[in-house]
Amino acid sequence: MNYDELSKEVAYALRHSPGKYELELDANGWVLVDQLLKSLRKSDKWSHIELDDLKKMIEKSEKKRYEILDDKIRAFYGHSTPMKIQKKEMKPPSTLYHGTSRRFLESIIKNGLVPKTRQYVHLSEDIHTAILVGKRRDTAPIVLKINSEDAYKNGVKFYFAHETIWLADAISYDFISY
Ligand code: HQG
Repeated sequence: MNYDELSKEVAYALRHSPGKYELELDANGWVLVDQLLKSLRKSDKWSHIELDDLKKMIEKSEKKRYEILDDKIRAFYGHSTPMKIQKKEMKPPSTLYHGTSRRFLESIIKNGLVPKTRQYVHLSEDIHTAILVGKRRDTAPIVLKINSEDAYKNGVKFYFAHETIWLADAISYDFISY
């Protein structure tokens, strides 16, 4: 089984278009694993998929994108569905990082970091992750340093996603440097 491919399809179902899979995310993004499996099995590619395959997909991935708890599964971050997934608001580490393309810099300086098509701005605790995120769109990405301590003190809300990934609402460039 191609777990990368499976992960991409699951991302589509759990982050972006649950309706297309006849799924409805609850307020925290959970769906029943059985419903996801049933829906995936409708396509020839995943017609024999089992819970174990989802578990292996999570295990084998370098990034922890999904979580299975009891009979439910959810994506930790990345959502673009119209109904905002509720995340746990938390005090962030004093510094966070965001990797992005050189071509976005001018607009970010002017408008700050905004969630674009997703529900939240995505940030990481370490520079290495930020570089990897930025490299998805630019061979020589820039890494922005977020003064999250000041942003938090000034009312910007931060949410913990998982491991090194943090989420936030829009962040003004006053709290950003690079
Ligand atoms: C940019 C992947 C212009 C922002 C990754 C980013 C991450 C602006 C892009 C996760 C802007 C949005 C999220 C502004 C922000 N003007 N551009 N004012 N404000 N941007 O994909 O953070 O592998 O929605 O810099 O690894 O790149 O799928 O967000 O470049 O963890 O698990 O607008 O998705 O995770 O792009 O990536 P995205 P992201 P997975």
